[in-house]
Amino acid sequence: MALLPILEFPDTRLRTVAKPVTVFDDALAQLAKDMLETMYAAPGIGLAASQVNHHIRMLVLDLSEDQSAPQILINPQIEKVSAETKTYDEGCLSVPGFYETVERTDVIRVTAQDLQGKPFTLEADGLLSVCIQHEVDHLDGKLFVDYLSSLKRNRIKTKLEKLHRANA
Ligand code: GNR
Ligand code: NI
Repeated sequence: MALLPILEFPDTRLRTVAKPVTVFDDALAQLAKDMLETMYAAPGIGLAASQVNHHIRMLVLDLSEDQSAPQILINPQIEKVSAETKTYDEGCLSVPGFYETVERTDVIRVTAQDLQGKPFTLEADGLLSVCIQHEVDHLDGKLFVDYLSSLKRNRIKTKLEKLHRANA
């Protein structure tokens, strides 16, 4: 088991488009375990492999209060079910300390594979839907700050760069 360092905005490695997973082996299962441990320790409700500098299409999440419902989604594909959108105050472990309102599709259907490569489908609304869309954005090199005005995004960028300099 290992805690993995989380990349932070504006690190350009977060802009990498992740590659599909083709090999479902023990190393993949170990990375999923380490990602869950890293997410719980942070603490967060989701984590994309991109955030720990592994540019493959895998994400983990757990919306339970007591770490009782870990989920692993590999090669996730999102289909919009509702045309309706909802807003949510989003945060991100790669943008620590900042929360902003983001508008996303309310209901989605997600097809993904498990650690054995077996496909499954789930329908999501509410926070689960927000979280999956936020994580799949990471796999596409996107961050929630991309939905904000450039003024807000640049303010966040400047503040985080200053913090990173102070911590260096
Ligand atoms: O822990 C997290 N909380 C959260 C809250 C609102 C919307 C999205 C999220 S995901 C975030 C963890 C994270 O950065 N995942 O990529
Ligand atoms: Ni995030």
